[in-house]
Amino acid sequence: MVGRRQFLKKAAGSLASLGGLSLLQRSVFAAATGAEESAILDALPGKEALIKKTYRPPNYETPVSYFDTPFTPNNRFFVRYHNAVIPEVKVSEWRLHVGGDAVRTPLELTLEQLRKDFKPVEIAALCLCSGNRRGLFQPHVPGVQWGSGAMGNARWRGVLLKDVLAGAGIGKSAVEVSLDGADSGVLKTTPDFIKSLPLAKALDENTLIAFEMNGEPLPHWNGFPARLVIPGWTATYWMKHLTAVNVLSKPFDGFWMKTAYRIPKDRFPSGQFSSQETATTTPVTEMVVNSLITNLANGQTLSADKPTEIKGVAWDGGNGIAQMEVSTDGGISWHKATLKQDLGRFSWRQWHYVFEPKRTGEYRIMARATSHSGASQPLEPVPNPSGYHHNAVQKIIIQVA
Ligand SMILES: Nc1nc2c(c(=O)[nH]1)N[C@H]1C(S)=C(S)[C@@H](COP(=O)(O)O)O[C@H]1N2
Ligand SMILES: [Mo]
Repeated sequence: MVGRRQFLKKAAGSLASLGGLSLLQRSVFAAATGAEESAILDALPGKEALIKKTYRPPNYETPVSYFDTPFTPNNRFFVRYHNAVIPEVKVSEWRLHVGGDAVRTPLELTLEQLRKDFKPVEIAALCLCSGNRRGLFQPHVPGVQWGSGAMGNARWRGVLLKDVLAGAGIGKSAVEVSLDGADSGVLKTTPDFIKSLPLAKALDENTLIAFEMNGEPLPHWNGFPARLVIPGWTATYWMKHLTAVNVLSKPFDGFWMKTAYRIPKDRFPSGQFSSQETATTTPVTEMVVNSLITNLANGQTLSADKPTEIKGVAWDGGNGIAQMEVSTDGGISWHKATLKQDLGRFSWRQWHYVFEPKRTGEYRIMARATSHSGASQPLEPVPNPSGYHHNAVQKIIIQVA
């Protein structure tokens, strides 16, 4: 555990090498205060310095101040792994296996075949860890203590999973499609990270096997050479270093479906994954409506002499953002923010609001998104044992002097 002072020293040290971006420092500080434990800037090979949560397996979040562009640059994109053995995949050796007990003709595809034999598609989509902001839950819940940076927005290019599955042929008994990647645990007893999708989601017109991100091949840490992209659903299903897709006639019962990534049915919308539901829990699926202020941090002082632009991003599971509101008086009054360009319903939406303080002193800044379905953010996060779907309205206290 690194105390705040020690952390600030470390962060300041890394920042010196970054050219001393003070806003970055503030946002790292904000993440640290939220996530309470070590928030140290550290660069994985090929990445810029990100906020290190754990090294083995690598879990690194993006400083919030980096969320100021429509798409998150690949070298600033967060990294999340469950297991520590992550091979550097060679394209010449890589194959995608399409099989399972409910497939007609098992296939083995090279990257070249994937690229050449199927229609290319590109989609803008937010990749968001189900546990983003887990570190902000009170009381504390176990798991990686993420701040607000376990997310990133990108343009994903690849081919539709449904086209690849059509090539293999889906049997009548199919209910789910499981996904496996090249990474594995250090010990034989560690459950391999395997996820499954309901057949309908696997066949969805937006579900893709992506091999490019923002016009470049996927970075190693984000799933080279190919990963699943399930726009609108949290990133736990976005299998990296994809090696196998199996069409199954029975619900997949591995640890990462049966035990992990579940939420109480009575507290969140359910019904999207009926083959995996129990009487009380359901797998976490669609993202909930949410937003983030990206250019302010707690304790910051703004100048009374000039207007300040408050900026941020907002998103949901695919309905799209209808309205963004900002309060500067702790939620007593709300003002409409301006939504920037619509990059597609699965992308986040940038917004901004011009704040013109009329007096000096303390201000309580809040931001609230409403989706086209009418859903809006709650004032407090919905408690759940694993700390998923934290979408409470953010509160940032600043000073005007
Ligand atoms: N192979 C593999 N894919 C994976 C994971 C993993 O541990 N191994 N984690 C998933 C989870 S929970 C998240 S949040 C995203 C993170 O994607 P990123 O590391 O590209 O940011 O990857 C998903 N795909
Ligand atoms: Mo995740």
